[in-house]
Amino acid sequence: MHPMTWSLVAALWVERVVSATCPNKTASPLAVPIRDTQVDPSIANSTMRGIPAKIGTPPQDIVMIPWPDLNNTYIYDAQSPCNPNVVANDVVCRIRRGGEYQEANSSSFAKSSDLVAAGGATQEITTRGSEAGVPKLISTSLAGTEVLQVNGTNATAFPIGIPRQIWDNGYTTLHVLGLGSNSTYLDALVRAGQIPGRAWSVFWGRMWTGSSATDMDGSLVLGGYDEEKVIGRNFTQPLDYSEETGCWTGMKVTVSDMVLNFRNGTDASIMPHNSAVQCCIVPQRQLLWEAPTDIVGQFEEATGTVDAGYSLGLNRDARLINMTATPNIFDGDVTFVLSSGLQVRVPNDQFIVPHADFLDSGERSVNQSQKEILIAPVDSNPATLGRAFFTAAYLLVDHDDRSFTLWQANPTTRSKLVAAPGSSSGKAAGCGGVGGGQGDAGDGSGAGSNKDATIQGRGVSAGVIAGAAVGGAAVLAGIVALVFFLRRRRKRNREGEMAPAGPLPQPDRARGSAEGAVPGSMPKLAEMRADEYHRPQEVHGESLAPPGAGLQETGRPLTFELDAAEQRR
Ligand SMILES: *[C@@H]1O[C@H](CO)[C@@H](O)[C@H](O)[C@H]1NC(C)=O
Ligand SMILES: *[C@@H]1O[C@H](CO)[C@@H](O)[C@H](O)[C@H]1NC(C)=O
Ligand SMILES: *[C@@H]1O[C@H](CO)[C@@H](O)[C@H](O)[C@H]1NC(C)=O
Ligand SMILES: *[C@@H]1O[C@H](CO)[C@@H](O)[C@H](O)[C@H]1NC(C)=O
Ligand SMILES: *[C@@H]1O[C@H](CO)[C@@H](O)[C@H](O)[C@H]1NC(C)=O
Ligand SMILES: *[C@@H]1O[C@H](CO)[C@@H](O)[C@H](O)[C@H]1NC(C)=O
Ligand SMILES: *[C@@H]1O[C@H](CO)[C@@H](O)[C@H](O)[C@H]1NC(C)=O
Ligand SMILES: *[C@@H]1O[C@H](CO)[C@@H](O)[C@H](O)[C@H]1NC(C)=O
Ligand SMILES: *[C@@H]1O[C@H](CO)[C@@H](O)[C@H](O)[C@H]1NC(C)=O
Ligand SMILES: *[C@@H]1O[C@H](CO)[C@@H](O)[C@H](O)[C@H]1NC(C)=O
Ligand SMILES: CC(=O)N[C@H]1CO[C@H](CO)[C@@H](O)[C@@H]1O
Repeated sequence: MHPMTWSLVAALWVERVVSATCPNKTASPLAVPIRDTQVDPSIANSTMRGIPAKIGTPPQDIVMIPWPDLNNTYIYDAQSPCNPNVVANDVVCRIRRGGEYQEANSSSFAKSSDLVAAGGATQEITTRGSEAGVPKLISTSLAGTEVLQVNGTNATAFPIGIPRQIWDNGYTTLHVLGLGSNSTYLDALVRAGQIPGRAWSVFWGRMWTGSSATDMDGSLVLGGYDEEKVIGRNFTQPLDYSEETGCWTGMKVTVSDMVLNFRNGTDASIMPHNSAVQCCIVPQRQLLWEAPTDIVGQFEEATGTVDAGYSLGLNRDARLINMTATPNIFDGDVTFVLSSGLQVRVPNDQFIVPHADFLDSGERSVNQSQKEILIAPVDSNPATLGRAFFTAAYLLVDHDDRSFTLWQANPTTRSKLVAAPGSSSGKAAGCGGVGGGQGDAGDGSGAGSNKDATIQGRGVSAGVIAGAAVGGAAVLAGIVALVFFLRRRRKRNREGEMAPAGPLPQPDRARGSAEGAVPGSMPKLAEMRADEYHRPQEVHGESLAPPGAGLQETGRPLTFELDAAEQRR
């Protein structure tokens, strides 16, 4: 082999083995605002709250939402349907989607035969409780690669799926930024040396306060979290995606009490002892709490609320308050007491909010004199803590550490970003021994600030191009690393004991894949149904979805399920 070819191969090998899995520890986390964004410039008040982003060439504006239980990123075009039971017309569909991507108008869209061929993740989670269409998303979506820009970062040749079926429930309709355990987006940022690790965190901000002075943008942090936005000690738990937990985001917590904090200083618990509720944290859901029916009843009784059914607006399923029959609308806060010891006090104006909906024209209308409570009763569905919880709590998901962490939130616009513990602890897959030396390999591109640098998708050719493009520096670093590795291995072999026989010098990687491949934890695809509306009886304080779920309507078309959703009340 020609020496130059050899060194290129070596460099690519090192790129694959080292930088493909080892984060750039000197990179800083990135903050991305979550804010009210006008979706269509020609329609006043066509507002959705989410992450403003740009896709394609020339760039098209879209609004995205972080999605913890999807690995791939899904973008809607004009042919991605909305649930007609939820969304009035095509204009409202387009606005609630956060804009429609038009791939035909983008010179950078490259169609692939399917999402996996585009370099996408091969699996989405199929645990019951996630949105009904998730198991078929990968196989049914139109797929390709695109340029995706989120807050100045630029992911090129990035794999996207374009849904061709109604897969969600229509309430959380924005374009999906997939942040699951095998997130292609986090992967792309880590590979490009843009963020220090595969972690993200979220604070939803404050909305509906009726004043722009007290409303506040939220933020998504990629690669770490915002130290200014947390208070007190952290509460860390392992991420557990196993089917047995019944929690499809991997984040199950136990709410052991809910306390009403009346204005006069009196606190009153509304949950009897031994009635703890296991909840799945689902920050993309539109409410505060999807709670067992009897607890919603106790809340209404204790607060003197008469409801008028459920909302069909933007906060769909929230309890509408009968404004004439409820003389004193509850003006106190609520405190969630988790079994971990964390207490989260949600202020009144973040869960008793004005009714908001979209007019047929695509304008968001807010009726300040019709209030609704962001709590919904669930009978057979798992209880969830949704986005309004994160007006008062702060969430970090650290895939490198396989954990998630909750804090009480400090609602502030101040910001101090720090890397997540997983990226510095060396727990990141494959970063045991060899990782250290790759720090500056990427600098050959001459990119000034790290936000301007280009991020390559995970497509094989993309990685190769990236490896080649960084040029001399990478080749040099590759040779250095290879020589370093060979010398170290020779040295170990001389010493004669601990060196493993295999060619890969990566104990942590071996451990990582072993953990990922526990035979018992493999999902039984044929058995599963990620169907929110056909779930076995809920058990308070017990497993959310007991095994042996019984008969499942696996063969039924999705339209049936959506109708069932309408009928469940
Ligand atoms: C847009 O919303 C604001 C505040 O909700 C309201 O004052 C204004 O009248 C709305 N504009 C239109 C064109 O509806
Ligand atoms: C992501 O991909 C991994 C590996 O294929 C899979 O185990 C997991 O269930 C997927 N979903 C999430 C939310 O992590
Ligand atoms: C985008 O494409 C559509 C047809 O697919 C066309 O009607 C429209 O004018 C195009 N928009 C732009 C900005 O090129
Ligand atoms: C992002 O990448 C595309 C394709 O490489 C390029 O055309 C565009 O100028 C880049 N944008 C930024 C802001 O770097
Ligand atoms: C999921 O991620 C792990 C660790 O990054 C990687 O080893 C594995 O190949 C990925 N699996 C899929 C299906 O992409
Ligand atoms: C790692 O991050 C630092 C700081 O942002 C940046 O200067 C450097 O280019 C990055 N290295 C790689 C390999 O991307
Ligand atoms: C949580 O606190 C412990 C102990 O104070 C610390 O070791 C750990 O790094 C913290 N985790 C996070 C995510 O800050
Ligand atoms: C505070 O208000 C609540 C609800 O109206 C009432 O039950 C309680 O007795 C009051 N406490 C005091 C000390 O007045
Ligand atoms: C509200 O309550 C009043 C008095 O009880 C009742 O007449 C009215 O029908 C209720 N309105 C709704 C929308 O439920
Ligand atoms: C706002 O809500 C009040 C109370 O339910 C209702 O009477 C009024 O008609 C609503 N206004 C609009 C514009 O829908
Ligand atoms: C380039 C860009 O849009 N940067 C923005 C990223 O988000 C922060 C807020 O979280 C803004 O301050 C930056 O201007």
